[in-house]
Amino acid sequence: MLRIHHFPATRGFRIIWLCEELGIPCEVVFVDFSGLYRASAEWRAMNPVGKVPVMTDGELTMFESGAMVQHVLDRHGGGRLEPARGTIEHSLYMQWSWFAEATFARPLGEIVNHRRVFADRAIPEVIEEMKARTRLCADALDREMRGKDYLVGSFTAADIMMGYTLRAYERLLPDESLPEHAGAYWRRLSARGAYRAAIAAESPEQRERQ
Ligand SMILES: N[C@@H](CCC(=O)N[C@@H](CS)C(=O)NCC(=O)O)C(=O)O
Repeated sequence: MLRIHHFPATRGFRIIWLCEELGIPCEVVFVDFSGLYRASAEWRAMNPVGKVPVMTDGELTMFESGAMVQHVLDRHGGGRLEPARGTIEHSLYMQWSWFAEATFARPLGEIVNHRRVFADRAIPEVIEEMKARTRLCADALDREMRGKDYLVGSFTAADIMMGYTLRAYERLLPDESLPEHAGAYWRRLSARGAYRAAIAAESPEQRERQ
C-alpha cells in the first residue's frame, strides 16, 4: 500500500493525483507542516532536510516527489502515463518532468521560503528576481504548448509534474496570469477528473477525519 505523508497544496499532491489517474489506492497521512515538527528528529528520520512529502511503499521510504512519481509508474503503472523507454519521447518526458521541479518550481519555492523566513523583512529585489526567473519558465512553457494539448503526445506523468508547479504558480503569484497557451494547458489539466479527485483527497474534511 502506498502511503503519502503530505500537507495540502504541497508536492505530495503529485503522487495523490498520479494514483487517481492510475486508479490505485494511496493513503494520505497529513503531516504537521510547522517548522518545529519538520526540524524534529522524528521527521528528519523520514526526510533528512525536513521537507514534505515523504512516501512509503512497503519497506521503501522516499523523499523526492519526482522520484516518487517514477517509482509509482515503475512499480504500479504497467507502462501507463509515460512514453516507451529509450524513445525520444521518453527523453523529452524526462526533460519536462525535471524542468517542472528543478527549474520552474525552484524560484517559486524560493519566493515562499524567503517570505516565510524573513516575513516583514523580505527583500523586494529578491522576490522580483525570483518572479523574473519564474516568468522565463512560464514563457518557455507557453512556447512549447502552442498547438499542443500535453507536453509529450498524450497525457503523461510529466503533465502531473508540471501541473503541480502550475498550481503553485497560480496560488503564489495570483497577480501574474500565465501566458495564453500555458494558461489553456493549465485549465485543461485542472479540469481532469483525477485532478479534482486529488483535490478532494486533501480537503479539510479529509484532514479532520484523521
Ligand atoms: N524537490 C523536493 C522539494 C520538496 C519541497 O520543497 N517541499 C516543500 C513543500 S512543497 C517544503 O517542504 N518546504 C519547506 C521548506 O523548504 O522549508 C521534492 O520535489 O520533493
